Amino acid sequence: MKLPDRLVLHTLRLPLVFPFETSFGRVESQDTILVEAVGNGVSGWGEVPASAQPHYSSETVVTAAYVIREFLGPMLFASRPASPAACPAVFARVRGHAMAKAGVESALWDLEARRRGVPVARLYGGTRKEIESGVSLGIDPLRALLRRVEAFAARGYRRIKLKIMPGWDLKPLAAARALLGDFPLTADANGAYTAAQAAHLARLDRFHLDYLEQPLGHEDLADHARLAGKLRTPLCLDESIASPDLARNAVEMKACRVVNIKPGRVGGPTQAIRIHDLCRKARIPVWCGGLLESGVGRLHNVAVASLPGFTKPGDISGSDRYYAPDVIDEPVVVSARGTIALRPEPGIGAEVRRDVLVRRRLRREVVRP
Ligand code: OSB
Ligand code: MG
Repeated sequence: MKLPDRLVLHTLRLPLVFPFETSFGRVESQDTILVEAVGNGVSGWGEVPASAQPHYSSETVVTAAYVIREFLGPMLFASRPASPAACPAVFARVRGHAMAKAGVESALWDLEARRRGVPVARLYGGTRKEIESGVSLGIDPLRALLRRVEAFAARGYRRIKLKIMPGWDLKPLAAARALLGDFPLTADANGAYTAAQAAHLARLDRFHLDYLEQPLGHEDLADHARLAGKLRTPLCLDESIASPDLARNAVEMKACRVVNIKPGRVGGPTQAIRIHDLCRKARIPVWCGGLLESGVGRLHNVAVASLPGFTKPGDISGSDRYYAPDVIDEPVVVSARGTIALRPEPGIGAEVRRDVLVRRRLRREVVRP
C-alpha cells in the first residue's frame, strides 16, 4: 500500500431529520469528522463517528481531531504499512481513541480500494450481495413512537429496536409488541440499569425480545454474566465490547449471547473483523451497529456487515432515517424487502457531495507528513 500525501479532516454538524433520544440524552444534530485521505489526486473517505458530547464514549470530534493531528497522522506518515490492516499495530501506542483510529483506517481502505478499482467490501472479506436492515428508534412520546414503529415495519425493515431506560421500558415495549405481532423486536438501554434491577429486567422476558442490548454499565462484564442467568431474553453487548480482547473475555464469561459490532467503537474495520472472526468461532451471532454515521461511515458499515458472521439484521438504516440530504451523492437506500445492496463500484461506491461538505462544515484542517 502507498501512503496518502495528506489527510484532510472535515468536521461537520449535520442536522437530524428528527431528534434522537437515548438514556443519555436528546440530540437534534450530529457532529462528525469525515477523513479524506488524498493520494495522487484520488480521495479515500472515512468517518470518525464521534459526537459533540462524550456521552456514548469518551471521545468527541474535538478530541479525535487533536489525536489524529498530533499522533495518528504522524505515526502513519512515519510507518510503512503493507496494508490498512496494519493500522491497529501502527496506532497501538495510542491508548483508546477508537473512533479517531477508525476514521483514519477506513479512509485508507477506501483509498486503497479505489486505487485497485474494487469495492471496499471485497478487501474486508465480505461475501454477501445484500444485508438485512433494522432501525433504532429513540425515546419519544408514545403515540409518535408507535407511528414510527408502524411506518418502519411497513417499509420493510427487518427488525425494530427501541431505546429504553428506567421508567420507559414496559409501556413502550408492550405497545410495540401489541402492534407488531411476532415481528423481531429488541431493546437497548445504553447501560441505564444496575445489577440491583435484575428482577425488573426479568419482566421484559414477556415481550420475547430477540435480545436486550447493554442493560448494565459498560464496565460491568461480571454483572452482565450474572444477569444473563436470571433472564430468558438473550443479552447483547454494545458499549462493553471496546476491543477484540474485551469481546473474547465477554464471550468466555458468558456475559452475552449476541454481540453488536460497531467499527467506530472498536477502532476500525480491522478490529471489527477480528471480533467478527472470534465470535464466529465461538458461534456467537453478531450484527453491525451504528453511531448515526453519515453516508461515508454508513457505507463502510454496510461493507463490514457483508461478512458471513453478521447473521442478524443490524442498525444500518437508510440515509433518509437521519439526514436529508446525506453527504454522499447516492444515498443508502433500503429496499421494500428491508435490504441494502452492496455496491459494485470501487471503494465505498459513492462520492462525497462537496456542496453539502462546505455547507455543513465547522472546521477543516490538513495533516501532512
Ligand atoms: O447504542 O446503538 C447504540 C446511536 C448513537 C449512540 C449509540 C447507539 C445508537 C443507536 C443508533 O442505537 C444506531 C444507528 O442507527 O446508527
Ligand atoms: Mg447500543
